[in-house]
Amino acid sequence: MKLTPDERLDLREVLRDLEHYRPRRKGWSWRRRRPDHALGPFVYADASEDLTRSVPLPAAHSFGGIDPQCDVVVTTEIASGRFEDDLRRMRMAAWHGADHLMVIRTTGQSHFDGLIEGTPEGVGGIPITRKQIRATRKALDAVEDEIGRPIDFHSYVSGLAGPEMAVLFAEEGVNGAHQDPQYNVLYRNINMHRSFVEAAEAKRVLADGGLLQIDGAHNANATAKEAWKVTPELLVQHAVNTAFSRAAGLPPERIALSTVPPTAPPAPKLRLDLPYAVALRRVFAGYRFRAQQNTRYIESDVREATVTHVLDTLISRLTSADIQSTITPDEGRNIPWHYNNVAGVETARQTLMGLDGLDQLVALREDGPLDGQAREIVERAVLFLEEIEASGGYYAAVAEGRFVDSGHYPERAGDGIARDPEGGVGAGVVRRRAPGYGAPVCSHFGHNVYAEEGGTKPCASYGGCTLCDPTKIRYVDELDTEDSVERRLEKPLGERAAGLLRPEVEKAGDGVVCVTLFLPERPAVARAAALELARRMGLREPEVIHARLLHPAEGSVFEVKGILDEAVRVADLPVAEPEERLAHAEIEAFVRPRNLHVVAATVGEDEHSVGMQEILDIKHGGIERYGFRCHYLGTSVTLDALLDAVERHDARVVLISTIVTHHDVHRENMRRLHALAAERGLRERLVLVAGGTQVTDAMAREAGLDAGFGRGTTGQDVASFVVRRLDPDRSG
Ligand code: Z98
Repeated sequence: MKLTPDERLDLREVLRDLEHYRPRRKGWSWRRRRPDHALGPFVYADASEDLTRSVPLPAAHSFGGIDPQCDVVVTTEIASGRFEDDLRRMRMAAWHGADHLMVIRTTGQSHFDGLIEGTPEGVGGIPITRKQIRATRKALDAVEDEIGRPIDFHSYVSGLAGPEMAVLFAEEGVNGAHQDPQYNVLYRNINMHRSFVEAAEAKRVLADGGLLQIDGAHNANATAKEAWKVTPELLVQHAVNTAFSRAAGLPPERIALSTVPPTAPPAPKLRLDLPYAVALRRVFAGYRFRAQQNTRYIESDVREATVTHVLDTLISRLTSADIQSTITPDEGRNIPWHYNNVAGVETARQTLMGLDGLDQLVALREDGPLDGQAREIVERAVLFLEEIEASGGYYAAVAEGRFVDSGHYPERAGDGIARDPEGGVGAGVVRRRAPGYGAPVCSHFGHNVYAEEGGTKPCASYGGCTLCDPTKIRYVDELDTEDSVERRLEKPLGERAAGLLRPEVEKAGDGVVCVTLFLPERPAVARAAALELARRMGLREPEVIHARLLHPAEGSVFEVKGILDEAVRVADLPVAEPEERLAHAEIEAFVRPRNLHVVAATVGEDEHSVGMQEILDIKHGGIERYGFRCHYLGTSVTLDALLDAVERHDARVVLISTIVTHHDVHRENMRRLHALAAERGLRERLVLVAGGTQVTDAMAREAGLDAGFGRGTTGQDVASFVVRRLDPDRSG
């Protein structure tokens, strides 16, 4: 399967012959570092290999369109509920710099005692089935080729079916997984004996399959009332899972500790979070660090969440991170929307590249409070571990509710999560293995009658297991004819085939849109008005997803989402395809022999000059380079003065810049330029062009000018237009 940038992902192609698709690569991949990487005008200290295709950050066009990639893996969590929609999100995220794509499982999957098949739809995530995983890996293999970088695919090995899931992941080329038995016990109330027995088996499979393991300690911050107080417990949770993972055979370089800066502004964030980050990296040197962003205090304000993410990422750079995970900034208000996946990834990479080389510029002070605070967290953690030992071990400590409370150890707030060692989901099902027990796959923890003998694998005794001989894998397609991908695709693909297009954010063609309204009233009235106005805009099921008070009496701003149940016919749209630029040499060949004069100015009462200089100035790649004779009159120039200059120089081209838009003055200036030129008998021979951040081509033409250029225009664009207009051969 091959992807081309100008074509949408063909889901039918992904599903074709899936039964025979095999992952072409297994195990985890890190980015390839490029120290002192020169790119455009800059040299980066902390960069990795460039992508062959990507969408650069918006301002990159001012720097030659470069797209530096940071040295750490960047994660985004994808959770639409339908894998077929997830695939398109993943492709978009990969183009924006994500190379670790985590699919969230559907709510409640932890309590399924086995694997499911087919492609049922999930809630807030997808059910993990072979078909969904295989389709995803196949699509990601194609995306890897498209962008030129390996993509690590990741999900969770937890719940009641941990080992089954681990085997499935190893078979299908999943590259990373969360695995932490404490997560089962504390946050999913699964029996502790079963959780740890299964974890040993699952970890062994992850170890042999080359997967990277991420632990679950971050969940303690997410559930604590006062997350910054549980930092000693976080170290304890990391220690328990790390020691257990090592014992099950995972090497340290494939154990990633999941760490989150625990607090959020307006708390004094760095003062609380940095000592914890330092303590963790000191104690667990030699392991990998997966820094996740804080969700504990996330509200519905995307801006606030973004600032928290930037500060979290600063902490990653001040300490270290091998993986920078991102959370969508809209996590506090709805199931993550695809463009917010991209926003999260962009926040991380913008911050990481902006902080490039930070460790060469600043060092953490060893003589300040940091060192002592970090040491104190470690001391408290050690005391906690000693207490666990003294109380009879981990199970006893959990039974006594010593984990996840708001107390700063050894303080206890009496709100720990207590679990009965003989209780929870799946209690009483752990059996001692019979002496003749034979493991179904080679990767196995503990006793197995099929032993490894003289260099042959254990499964040689029965002719190979599914991990060694993939032809033995049983692929089950759909089980449910209604809740299946084929069925779900009927409507969106049918509409696409009929040439119809709908907006979407959560699922294909869902029609969900978001509008922003400010209402000058007290909050309760303003909210009611926002919803009513959204209804009048034709939005079904309008819902305020964010309200921000600007002033108790002066008003509030609202983001309202709703369903716009409209489809447009693509063929009927007045699509303005951008005209191809002419080549530099072609423009110059026309312009240079003709002695063409251009008069240019910022008109009206407008003092902005940068945009126009960019278009004219040879140093900025402006039109002077082609041999145009440019007469720049400056800023706040009257239209009469402009046309006087046209007459004086016998100019053929007029470029006006108009940035200020108050009272529509930009449109007015365009209209008046056209009228005045006509009055003075000059209009016929002139090419009149307007430019400015709010100017569009349609607006300029409507005002009587020949063309308008907006944000991002280059001299080459303007020159191409002028040449086409002046050259009778081209204008035909
Ligand atoms: C993250 N934002 O880690 P269910 N095991 C562990 C987990 O942390 C999780 C699961 C299993 C988080 C994602 N974490 C949430 C250690 C979930 C998933 O039962 O399917 O929800 O378990 O990036």
